[in-house]
Order: sequence, then structure tokens, then C-alpha cells
Amino acid sequence: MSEVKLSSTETLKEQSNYLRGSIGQELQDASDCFSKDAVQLLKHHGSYQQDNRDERKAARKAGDSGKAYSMMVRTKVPGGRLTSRQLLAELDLADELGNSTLRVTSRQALQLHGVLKGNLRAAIHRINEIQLTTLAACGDVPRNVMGCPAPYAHPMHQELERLVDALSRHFTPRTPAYREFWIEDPQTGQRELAGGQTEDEIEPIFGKTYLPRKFKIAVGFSADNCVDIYTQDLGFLAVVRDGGIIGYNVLTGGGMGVTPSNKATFPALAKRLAFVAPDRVIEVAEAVVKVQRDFGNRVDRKLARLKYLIHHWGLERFKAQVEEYYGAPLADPHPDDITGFNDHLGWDEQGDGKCFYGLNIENGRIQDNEQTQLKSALREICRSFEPGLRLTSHQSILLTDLDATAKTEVEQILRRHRVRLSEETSTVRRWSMACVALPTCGLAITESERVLPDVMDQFDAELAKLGLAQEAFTVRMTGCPNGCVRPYNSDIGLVGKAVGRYTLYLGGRLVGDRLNFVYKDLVPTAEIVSTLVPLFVYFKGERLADESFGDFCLRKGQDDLTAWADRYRAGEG
Ligand code: SRM
Ligand code: SF4
Repeated sequence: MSEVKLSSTETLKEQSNYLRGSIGQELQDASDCFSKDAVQLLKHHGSYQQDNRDERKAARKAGDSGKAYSMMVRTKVPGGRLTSRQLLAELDLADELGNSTLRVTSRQALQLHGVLKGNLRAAIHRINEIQLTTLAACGDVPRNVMGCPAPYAHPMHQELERLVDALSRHFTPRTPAYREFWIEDPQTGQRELAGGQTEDEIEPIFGKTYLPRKFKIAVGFSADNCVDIYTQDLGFLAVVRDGGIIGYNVLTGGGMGVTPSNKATFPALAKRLAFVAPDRVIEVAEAVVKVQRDFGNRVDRKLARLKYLIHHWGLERFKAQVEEYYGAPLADPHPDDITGFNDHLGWDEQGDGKCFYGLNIENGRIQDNEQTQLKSALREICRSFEPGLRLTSHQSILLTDLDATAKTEVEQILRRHRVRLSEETSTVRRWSMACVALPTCGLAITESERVLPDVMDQFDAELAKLGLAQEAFTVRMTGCPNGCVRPYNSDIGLVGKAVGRYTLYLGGRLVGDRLNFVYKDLVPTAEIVSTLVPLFVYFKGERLADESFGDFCLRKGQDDLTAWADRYRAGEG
């Protein structure tokens, strides 16, 4: 039998002494970039080396053919919960060591961009000083655990928050390498190298090689799927009766990434695996993670996510293996499923006498520029009111624990800094998301975050003309098919396929429980909205009562929609 050749990343992890590799030495040298192996390992510490393509282009013009290296630093924020002090410190870091912007991600985390290699240790050290961590924000490990960010003072919400924290703690890697490099002095680091501990003592869940690939967990409510639970490797969907959580449906094997040139890859929604009692969630989660650890594909990283293991085995075999690791049979899923989705934007009552304000942040980017000074506004609000903060999975932010008397002043601060209030943001823009893409993302084929605002202006204008401005549907744009803002279950998915061109997907919906289909390929940026206008007209004329745009597109199907659009353009529609 021929030997299976593991991917080079597996060998690297195995030989890295629990994610150390050469990071310690390279942090000390004067080079402006890390080696290929260190770059791979650094992801587990929460940082990606990037090459800013705008700066590279400018440098080339000036005759310098080198790369413009910098680091992206991702901070984990379980359930998106952080304090004013923490946000202020991250904003200071963005100004002092980053590119002066801070980004709220589609998984309720924070990202600094443009940190130079020589400043990486200081950045991560300071993040730890404010009781946050970058450990396992990226890499082959469970990432930031997502949870509904709404600050309702209901015991059910608090129970869910505790579960998010428990899952996050449980799956945080234990390697001392993180502390050595970023918290202690790296020159005295590596002390524990000779430690003599067993693998089980150092990394009881993951062992030396961690997981075959990234792993994503979320906890949500049926009536409010604001964490997009069906797109996760592992989801726990609370089943609620009489105001209390009686257990969780376990969903496994969601994932959005696809490589069009590799026909074996696909986006997938999670499958309903089982129902577990609240006090068994951690054990079941550990069993699922360990099955992926032991049976996930470590040969081909393109096929290493949990969804491929489940596809390959079938759900029944997968469940049997999870049961074996868990040590008992698992009950079938409860019939409850997701029914709604709340973005939590605007003013709302918490139920404890306080209120909160959900502020839409366009594509998650917190910055000051000529049009809007969101960064300064958030600083002023944090300093004046010290609200609690919650990041949403739609790249936005909730300002919590405010007295009703603060409402006017909060709004005034936002207006003074020319920040558009959520109430003044169109429904379609509020539900839109774009990934980072250019210039920092190394995998970007084309623009996303930088072009979506203009595309949304066009959507706003056309939808208003048609009297559809109040329609709630999701528009999600990415600069490549990896799916970082989950475009494959949205009403309208715009997936970068070539420079300035997008594959247009239709037929998903707000609640996120079905995949969309390809409507048209290689649509130029300037034609995205005009391509959709005939379909909006069709929708307006022939929708059924309460039918959403995604539902309508699904009912009509690609052929019918295309035929209508052709007739419309020929003047017959
Ligand atoms: Fe992502 C890779 C940004 C959420 C699927 N993602 C990347 C990298 C790190 C590019 C790279 O590997 O070099 C991007 C860094 C860009 C930059 O400059 O910051 C990147 N992903 C992001 C963020 C920041 C998008 C955003 O604008 O918010 C999100 C950070 C989330 C976080 O806080 O942890 C982000 N990425 C997602 C999601 C959505 C989610 O998790 O809910 C997905 C789809 C779900 C999934 O994982 O299947 C996602 N990212 C990917 C993939 C495809 C994975 C796959 O299974 O094929 C890649 C590429 C890869 O891993 O090889 C990727
Ligand atoms: Fe980069 Fe592609 Fe993810 Fe966008 S979807 S951030 S372009 S990897």
C-alpha cells in the first residue's frame, strides 16, 4: 500500500514544537518579513503576513520591485462582547501601529491591518494587556466562537453567553508558545522547550498537529439566526420552551469556501445531527472536534474542512463516530429550526431599564475620512458614556447599557461626525456585507469592500424608484470565491471571479437556511445593479404575498428569470 503524503502544513505543525517553529528567532531579526513556515504558524497566533497591493504597485512605479509587507492582527472577541476600554485601546493601536483603521469582521472579531513586523510583538502584547487575545483567531483551530450579541437582560440570553464563553475557553489551545512570544519577553522565551510534558498535558484536545483545518463554532436562537448558524462547522441552536433553553440542536458541516477550479469543493449548509441537553454541549462539541481531528483530511487542505468528511462518510456514519467519542447515543434533532433573523440595529430596550443602539458600520471598517468620522465618534461615545459593546456577525456594533437619557446625545455625537444613523440607512444597505479583499487580502481576485458602497448607492436609487426600498434582503460581496462574508446563502451573492467581474448568485434568503444558485457569471461591477433591475421589476409584479426576493428567485428559477430579463431588455417585459 502506498504511503499517504500529508500536506506540508501538517509536517510543519508536527515539527513546530506546539506552534513555535522559528517565530521566536524571527521576531528578533531585522528582516521586514517572516519566512514561509513562520507565516503559516503565525496564523495560529492570530496574525497573517500580507503584501499591500496598492503600496506594492506604487513602489513598483517608483522603481522598487519589492513587496510591501505588513501584518494583519485579528483579535478574538467571543460573542462579540467587549468593553469601551478595550475598543479605545484597539483604536489607539490602529493609529499607533496599524493603518489607522480597525475592522469589525463577519465573525464578531476585530482586525488591525498594516502592522509592521517590528511592531507585531508590541501589538499582540498590548492586546493581551487589555484582557483580549489573538490566540487561535486564525489557524487550524476553532476560531472566534460566535453568539447572538443582543444584550437582553433575559436569563436565556445570559445562558447563551455563558455557553459561548465556555466553548471559547474549552477550545483555546494550551501551548505555552503564545505566552512566551507575546506576553513574556521573547528573549527569555522558549524556556519550556525542554519541559518533558506529554502531548496530552500540553494540548489535551488537539495534540501536536492541531486540527486539519480552520473550525468554526456558533451558538444561536431559532427565532433569531443572527449568527448564520447553518454556515458553521458546528452550530448549537437553542430550543426554547416557556422562556427557557431546554436543549440545543447540533448542526454540523457548514462551510462557504469553494475553489472553482477544484470540482470536489463546494459551499455547504450544516446538517442537523442531534439534540443535546444544555449540560452536555461541551462534551458533544469536543467529540465532534476530535472526530474531525482524527479523521479529517490532512493530505489535501482544499478538502480538509469538516463538511468534506461528512460528505465523504454520510451523516449516519459521522454521527456513529461522534457517538463513539462521546460515549453514548445522541438523540435525533428537535423539530425546531430557524425562523427569523434580527440584525439588532437601531434603538432597543434591554429589559433591565437600560437601552442599546445598534449602529450599522458599512462593511465593518471603523475609520475617519472626509465623508465620515466614525472612529472619532466611537471614541467620544466610549469616553463619555462607557457603554458595553457588542460586535455583530454583520460587521456592525451595538452600544449597550445606555440610559434612555443618553439617546439624544449619542445621536448628536454621531451626526456631528457625519455618521449615518442606522435608521437613515436603507434596508438593503443595512443588510449588506463586503469582505476586506484588496489591497490587503492575499487571495483577493478583485475589489469588494471598496466598491460595494457605490454599488449600494445604485441599489438604493433603483429600489426607491420601484417602491421596493423597504424590502429586506441580503447582498453579500466577496473579492474571491472563498466566501468570507457568507455570500452563498444570501438573497444576492456577488462573488469576485475576475478583475472587476462577479458571479451573481440568487435565491438564498435572510434566515440563511438555503444555498443560492448561479444566475449569471462574470458580471462587470458597473453592470451588477442594471443586471438585477429587470428582476426587481418582475418581482414587484409577480411576487406572492410575503414572498421575499430570494424566495421569488428560487420559485422562478434561473431559466425563467433569464428569459424574463431578455424579454424586458428587448422592450417586451
Ligand atoms: Fe475568511 C481566508 C478575511 C470570515 C472563508 N479570510 C481569509 C484571509 C485570511 C485570506 C488569506 O487566507 O490569506 C482573509 C484576510 C483578509 C484581510 O486582509 O483581512 C480573510 N474572513 C476574513 C474576514 C476578515 C472577512 C471580513 O471582511 O469580515 C472574516 C474574519 C472572520 C473572523 O473574525 O474570524 C472572514 N472567512 C470568513 C468566513 C465567514 C465566517 O466565518 O462566518 C468564511 C466562510 C465560512 C467558512 O469558513 O467556510 C471564510 N476565509 C475563508 C476561506 C475559505 C475556507 C475554505 O474552507 O475553503 C479562506 C481561504 C482559506 O482558508 O484557505 C479565507
Ligand atoms: Fe479575501 Fe476572498 Fe476572503 Fe474576500 S472572500 S477576504 S477576497 S479570501
